[in-house]
Amino acid sequence: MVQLLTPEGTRVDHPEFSFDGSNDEIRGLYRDLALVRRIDIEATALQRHGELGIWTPLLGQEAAQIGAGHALSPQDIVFPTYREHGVAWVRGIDPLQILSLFRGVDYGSWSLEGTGVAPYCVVIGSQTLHATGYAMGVQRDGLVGNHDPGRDTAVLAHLGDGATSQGDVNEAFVFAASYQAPVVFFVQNNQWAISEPTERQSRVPLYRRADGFGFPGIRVDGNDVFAVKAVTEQALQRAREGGGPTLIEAFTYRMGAHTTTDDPTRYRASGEVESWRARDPLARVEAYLRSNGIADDAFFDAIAAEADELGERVREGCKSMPDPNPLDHFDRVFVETTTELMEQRDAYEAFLKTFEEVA
Ligand SMILES: Cc1ncc(C[n+]2csc(CCOP(=O)(O)OP(=O)(O)O)c2C)c(N)n1
Repeated sequence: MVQLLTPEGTRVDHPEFSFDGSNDEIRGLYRDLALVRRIDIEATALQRHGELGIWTPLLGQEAAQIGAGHALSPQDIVFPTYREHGVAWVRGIDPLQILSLFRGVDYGSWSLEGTGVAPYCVVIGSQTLHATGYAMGVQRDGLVGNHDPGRDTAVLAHLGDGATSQGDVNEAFVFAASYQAPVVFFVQNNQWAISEPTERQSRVPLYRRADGFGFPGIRVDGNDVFAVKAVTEQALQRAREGGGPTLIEAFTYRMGAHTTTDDPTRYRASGEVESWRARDPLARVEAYLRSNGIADDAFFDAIAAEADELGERVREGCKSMPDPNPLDHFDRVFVETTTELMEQRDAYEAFLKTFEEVA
């Protein structure tokens, strides 16, 4: 497993990978880690207050996402799951645009054009097919292997450990390998697919599955933002140069619930959660910054104040959004609706009315 920064905040060498970021860049990475953690905490609380229908926490996975986000070149394209709030943040998507989705008042308010981020995808693994298809298009547009750093393009496909068991994902792997498509499959192995542990899904470490498809696989410490950035940068560069796909397994842990509808205490032991708490992705960067005199209390206080401000903006912004109308969803299925769908709509409307009577 590639690691460049230990949980204690000490840098370690690796024969193949290095992180050469300036002190400014490292402070910037810490800022992003801290701010996305804050967005996540606020969104989880907003769901508990009834302001969001559901939320998918990223707690514990900040380094995997901020590291991957910072490895991208501006022209690269991202295909996220439903948990990539950190990558979206790096790409400049306003957190309120994400929250509006989870409130049910929006169907994806950012455009791929301008952000380079495709819509969130809840259908497990399906985005790996979209990403592979997009990468094949990029290839056909001649945007690969020109040795032009401002133009050559790679595609980053996010997925979870559970998604690797999905047929769609295996088909995406076959096509990506056959066509040497410029796509990097970035698996956040957060150890759990809801209540299903990774070891029940795979007899081999996930990164080794790439062998069978004929492209390289690599495992990186997903809680080490330096290592994630270095490994992802190299894989994306390889893709842009025409070297084909790579599978990255970012070994991390989902510290929170799968979604706010889940209770993880029913299927995992508290000792496991505690052992991962000691590998917190933010704590190690903070320890590194402090012990090397790169950041002091004033820096961390300023980040905390910025997080407070952002938290307030997220809370107020979310509360001022309109209430969702669940019946709207029926209007967005077909351009010309069907009798069957209208019957379902009417039945649902009647069902919703039963709550009004109870109230
Ligand atoms: C095709 C499909 N099957 C089942 C589901 C229900 N489902 C939602 S999340 C999930 C588990 C996904 O686990 P993993 O890929 O490890 O990602 P994580 O949520 O842990 O990030 C499942 C089975 C779904 N959304 N789509």
